[in-house]
Amino acid sequence: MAGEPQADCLFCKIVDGKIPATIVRESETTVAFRDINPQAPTHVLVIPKAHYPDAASLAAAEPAIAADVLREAGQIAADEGIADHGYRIVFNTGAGAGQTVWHAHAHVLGGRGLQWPPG
Ligand code: IU
Repeated sequence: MAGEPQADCLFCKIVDGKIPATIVRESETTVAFRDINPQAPTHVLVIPKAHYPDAASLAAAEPAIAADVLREAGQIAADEGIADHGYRIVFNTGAGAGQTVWHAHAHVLGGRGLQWPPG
């Protein structure tokens, strides 16, 4: 069923505490943790606790939770001290865009200069 935990999903296991992660924030609907392969001095992932395969399907099914993800991302940027210099919230969507984990997640990246367009 949509939103239910998936047994083979790594991020569902992080939500359940079955796989360790460095958690920086948690809300009723979201968890945020440091990326294991950081691409910037601050690189945090914000995920919904509910399982949706990507950001678009999350927003279509649970727009309030999608908003929670974005609000958490903004709060993390403020807490990490990267908001004043600019930061990026990225939802890689689809393998061609670099998505490798099929549980919706926002990358919060900052603490260095960020180029545009991205690669
Ligand atoms: P992507 O947008 O699906 O490529 O992002 C997945 C991210 O999840 C990627 O940056 C990985 O480094 C990160 N990650 C993680 O933080 N912990 C893990 O155990 C695994 C991936 I697997």
